[in-house]
Amino acid sequence: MSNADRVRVRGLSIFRPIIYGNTATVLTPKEREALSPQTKDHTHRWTVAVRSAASAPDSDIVGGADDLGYFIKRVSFKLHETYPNSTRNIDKPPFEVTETGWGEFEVQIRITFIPESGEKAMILYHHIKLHPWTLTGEPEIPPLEEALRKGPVHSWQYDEIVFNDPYQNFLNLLMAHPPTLLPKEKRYKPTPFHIANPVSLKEAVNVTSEMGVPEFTMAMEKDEAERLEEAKKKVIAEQEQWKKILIEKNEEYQQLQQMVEE
Ligand code: SLL
Repeated sequence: MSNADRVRVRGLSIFRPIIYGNTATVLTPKEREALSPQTKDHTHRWTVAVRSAASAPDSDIVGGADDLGYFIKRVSFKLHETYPNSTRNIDKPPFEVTETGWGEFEVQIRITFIPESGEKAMILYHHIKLHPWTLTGEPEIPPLEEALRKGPVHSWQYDEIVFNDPYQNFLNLLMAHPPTLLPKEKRYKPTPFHIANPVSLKEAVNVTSEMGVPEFTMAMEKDEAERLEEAKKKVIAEQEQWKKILIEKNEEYQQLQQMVEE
């Protein structure tokens, strides 16, 4: 590294869009028969991953259009302790772990950047989701046929890794790898709004393979803004209504009081 490379570019921020999360599918009776004695109680196969946010065209993989290996050195997935070698270090893309299991649990995801970045590792948490979303938010384990019919469960979170005051050489490297932009709209079959970390579980409940593979889009951001705007209008309208009722009741009270006095 030359001295010039070791200079931080002050006041500048640059980010890379990522997603992290999991997909899960229920094992068919045949797949369950093939499990080893140690894993014979397992019911699902899942993949936990860190990927670029944009999906490749025509891909049935959520995200992952760009290879993140140019700035990520290692992704370390710390699984539940019931798993043998529960910390899994992945040193090249795809940064993911596929396992079978029977239970949902929280994974610690530690992202280490290349040394030239001078950045500290970043830690994320993700709850491995195996069972379909429900309206109540309470976990419900559907019967096997229903789970098979519904198809893979998806739980993904969009995030942006922000580098503030990056080193000049690291900045150059990042700029040499511009991220694939998110498409404006979902390109294939429609998927309800918030597949990741749903704000509204009503929206997420329908996320099954019948709906196609989820894809993050710019439209989601727009939808969310509109949704907030709608909610605000509703609250204001409700406030107005209560105000009106309050005024009416007050008038009634005045009248009654007057009657009493007379
Ligand atoms: C639960 N708190 O009770 C969670 C724990 C553990 C998940 C889930 C398999 C590990 C193995 C597995 O699915 N562990 O291979 O024995 O739901």
